[in-house]
Amino acid sequence: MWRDTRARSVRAATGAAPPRGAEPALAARAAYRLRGNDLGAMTASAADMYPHLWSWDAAFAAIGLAKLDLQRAVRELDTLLAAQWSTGMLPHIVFAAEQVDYFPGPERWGCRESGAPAPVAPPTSGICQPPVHAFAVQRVVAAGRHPSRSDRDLSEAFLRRAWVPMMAWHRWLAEQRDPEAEGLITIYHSWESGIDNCPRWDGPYSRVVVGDDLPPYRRRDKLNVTDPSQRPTDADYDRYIWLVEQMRRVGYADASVRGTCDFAVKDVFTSAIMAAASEVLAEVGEETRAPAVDVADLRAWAARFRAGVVRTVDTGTGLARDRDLRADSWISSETIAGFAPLLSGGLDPAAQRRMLATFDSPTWCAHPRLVAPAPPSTSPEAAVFRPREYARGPYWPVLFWLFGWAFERHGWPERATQMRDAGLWLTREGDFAEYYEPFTGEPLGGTTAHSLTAAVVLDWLCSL
Ligand code: 2M8
Repeated sequence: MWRDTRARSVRAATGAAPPRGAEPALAARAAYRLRGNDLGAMTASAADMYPHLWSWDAAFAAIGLAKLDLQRAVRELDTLLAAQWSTGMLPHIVFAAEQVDYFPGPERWGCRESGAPAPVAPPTSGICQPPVHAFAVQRVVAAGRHPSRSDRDLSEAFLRRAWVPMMAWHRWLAEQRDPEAEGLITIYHSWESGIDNCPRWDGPYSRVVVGDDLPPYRRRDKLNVTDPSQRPTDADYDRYIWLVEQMRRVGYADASVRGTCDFAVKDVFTSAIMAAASEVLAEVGEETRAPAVDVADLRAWAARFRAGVVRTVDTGTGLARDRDLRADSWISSETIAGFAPLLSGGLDPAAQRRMLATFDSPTWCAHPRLVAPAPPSTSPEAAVFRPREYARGPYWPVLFWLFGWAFERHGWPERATQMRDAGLWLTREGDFAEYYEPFTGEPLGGTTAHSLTAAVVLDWLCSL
């Protein structure tokens, strides 16, 4: 099933992850990468390209670091939580103290200047990212169960200060991003999905009309890539920055953003993460004797979002869909988001069998040209599939991690191993790219020092 087409490959294709003997070396390289991106109180997503803290990257960094250095993992989460808005939102970027060149930087977001409920310091962006943080909190709690007294103390003290902010974060998502109580999170920018230029956003973006008063800007993200077609297009970027402008002009106030932003989509993948993360946080709360009302709220949100995700499933394709609120229409796409219910559960047995059969089919993981039996960001059979373009086709190891995590939880260890082995195979030479060409395994994007990927590799390779 595995094919090895990389010229620089160091081993023959064997149909498996790197040999056991090579794993410690890969783990060491992943750890080295995370350390290399360490800015002190935060891990840059990639020192050369994303030189600040990104919200879901920080959670994954903490998941990886929890295996290495619990104190540092906790510090990562503390830094993000310290940047929480008074509304409860965890911002998608927390800017580093050093004035490193990144666009859009703090001035362009202009959160405090626009009257947003953002902290006085540090500067942040004005949107959010998927709520994977509960998974990291659970890892910190798990580490605290170990015999080391200092880890136990660290873990307990962390949870005492993190519980209230974590509840506020989930409550904000439930109340401000799903005021309709549909069990689906609304996003107002595709950056909020973490999967920025996924084809499922094409329809909503086609209706975003960039104002002729969009202040000029210069992209920085393309400076790192030799082939700019691996990044979103300039037309995409104009829309991304226009949405920032729209939100800035209303001071990032939740109700105003709801009413004015050109882009408003019920994101089924983020909703599935919300369901799973709320369930996990409820378990953490139960184990650590958090207030019963909090645990009850978390259970209720888990149930609401799980059901919301299941309701999006198209009986025709058997896959989940997003919903474009501005066009009042479903977004059917042949993207990885169609499998969102596999993260959150709740499908009836027949629907689940059908979804897994699609996942395993030649349209997806068993496509004959794929180098590994794992899901690319978009089906290779889709008309919009582009194997080298960011989220329009490449493999994203972080997405393998999410499915592997869910498969393990559902009691499907072989499937979890399949995701892990695919991720380890792609990264076996110690390149931690953001995404990979799915027919060759070539690392793509502007960096091979990406914290997201290094963190999930570390997690795969080190058991607590
Ligand atoms: C990418 O997103 C940023 C915008 O937030 C970008 O493309 O410039 C995505 O991979 C996102 O998932 C990730 O969190 C971020 C930082 O690694 O980079």
